Amino acid sequence: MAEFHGDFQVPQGRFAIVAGRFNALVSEALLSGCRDALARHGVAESAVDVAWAPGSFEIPLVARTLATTGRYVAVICLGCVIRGETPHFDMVAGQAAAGVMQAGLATGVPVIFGILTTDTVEQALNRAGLKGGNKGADAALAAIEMVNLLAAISSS
Ligand code: INI
Repeated sequence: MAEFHGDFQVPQGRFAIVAGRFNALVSEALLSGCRDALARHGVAESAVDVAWAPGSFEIPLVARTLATTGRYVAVICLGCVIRGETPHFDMVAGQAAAGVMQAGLATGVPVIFGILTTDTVEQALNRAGLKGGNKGADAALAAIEMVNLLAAISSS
């Protein structure tokens, strides 16, 4: 019987981050947490590229384009959709989530969902490092874990 785990050793290869400019204050905080977590796990700053999409709705296409280049071991998506600010919250949030999932399935590259969906700006900021946690950092860890998990499965 095999049991596979992804550990948090720094993997070989480059990481891409896609950030949404909409609600940029939150995205910047997520990006900062993400970069910090990657660096503290041993990923060189020079091994991380960042692309800015207009909003969360556009993130999946950018993520898929980055993943398709073959240059990255993982693509991390960061953004923020706030219910109070848009009547089409459900569409933007739902399509962003579905598109991020699809980018990973279509390319075989781990594409990580670090897009916050909240009711208020305050909730978003709290999850972007204003209080305890930073979902950008969580996304960085999920990326490292997924790269190592897929490598463990492939090499078995
Ligand atoms: N994009 C977001 O990332 N967050 C939001 O809260 C948001 N709101 O509120 O509308 C948002 N809209 C822009 C959308 O992602 C696209 O950029 C736009 O519709 C153009 O396609």
